[in-house]
Amino acid sequence: MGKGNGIDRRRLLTAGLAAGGAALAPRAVAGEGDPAILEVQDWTRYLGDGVQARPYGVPSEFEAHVVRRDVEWLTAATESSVNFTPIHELDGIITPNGLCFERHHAGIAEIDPADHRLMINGLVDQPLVFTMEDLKRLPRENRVYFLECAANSGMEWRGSQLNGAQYTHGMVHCVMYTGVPLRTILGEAGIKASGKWVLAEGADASVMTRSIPIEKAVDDCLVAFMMNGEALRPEQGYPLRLVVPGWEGNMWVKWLRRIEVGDLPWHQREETSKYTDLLPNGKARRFTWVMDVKSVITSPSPQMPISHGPGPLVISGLAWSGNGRITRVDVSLDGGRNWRRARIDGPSLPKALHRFYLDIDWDGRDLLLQSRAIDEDGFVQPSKEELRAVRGENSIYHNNGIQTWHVKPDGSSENVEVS
Ligand SMILES: Nc1nc2c(c(=O)[nH]1)N[C@H]1C(S)=C(S)[C@@H](COP(=O)(O)O)O[C@H]1N2
Ligand SMILES: [Mo]
Repeated sequence: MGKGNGIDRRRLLTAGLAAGGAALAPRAVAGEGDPAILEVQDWTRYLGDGVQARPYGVPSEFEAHVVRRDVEWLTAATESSVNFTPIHELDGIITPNGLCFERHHAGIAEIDPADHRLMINGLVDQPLVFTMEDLKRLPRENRVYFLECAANSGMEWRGSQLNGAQYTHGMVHCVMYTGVPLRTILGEAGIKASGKWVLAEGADASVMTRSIPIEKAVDDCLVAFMMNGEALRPEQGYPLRLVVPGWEGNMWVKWLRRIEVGDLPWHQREETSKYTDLLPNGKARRFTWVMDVKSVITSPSPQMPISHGPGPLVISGLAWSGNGRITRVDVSLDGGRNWRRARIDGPSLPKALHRFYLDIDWDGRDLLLQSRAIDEDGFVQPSKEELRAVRGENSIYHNNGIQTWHVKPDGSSENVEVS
């Protein structure tokens, strides 16, 4: 090909290597004994399905293993339970709608949007009730945010337990929401001067309720009806959910039916008996809203063994922070002794997942893989030891400690802790 289109291929290759790029992946010599090359494949011989064979598209049958999964022994019933996003199989920063983890306290409410209402009441000038149609006539916004359950990594507090990034870190998803700013809706009703808090209430059988300070409510909260360009999925709160960027998942009330304005927090079930953190001194932290800076290597990981042996290896992971953007991610191959700066690729949006990579030439030896994220407020993801020194061993929620995968010479990995 040479200089066909003004590009000197050899010079490009040398430049790549000189810049410290990983060596090129070994490839088989073209065609040598490979039936995938030498034989005419079935899909070349016959016509395929026509258009409309799948009016709503689904992934290839060869991707059937990329699904949400639960851990049966975690909960007594599936209606009050959780399943996990297969983060180890995904790339980029957007979670496909059908793979967003689910957390329900009383199952999925199946709601006809024609029968759904959003009530605004309490300390307002004019109590209001909106239909879905009313809401869709208000100016709307599109925003990409992560949602993390406060209990994500909660099973890992006292030591490594679950073998896979899906289970240790999969209570997170990141989608683009379309919705009306809560500020706009509250503005329609008029907040009284004494209004300092809002209570968000769900229409499901758990009637999920959480108190939110008014500053947050009028800052960046959205009343969303779309995710990734289509209507919310029933699992995610169809037809309406509250989006509370950067704050713990349980505040993102699904099947949202009411916002009450009040002068004090309500001290509801989900902010007293649950979603509090027992500290070493016997006191419990409450209203721990922000999801702290966190990251995890998604591949390689226990569910994503290295199948190709030594040589070029793409290490890939996710980082996020409820404070804003991720400014830096470091990766360690030796359990935190040495750190290398990873490459963040794709959009860097506040309170959204960030995708990072470290492209290495693997020598085939054991690795103790770790990632450590830093956010734009300067917060650094702590080690599990540092976290326990402050928070003790009795917490469940808000575990943002550094995760370690022990990668073995055979390419398999295991969830471990180093100290
Ligand atoms: N109405 C209602 N809203 C809810 C819940 C619920 O059970 N009912 N679960 C909460 C919790 S604990 C979390 S982590 C998120 C999970 O959102 P997802 O199912 O879209 O992942 O929804 C929150 N909103
Ligand atoms: Mo949650």
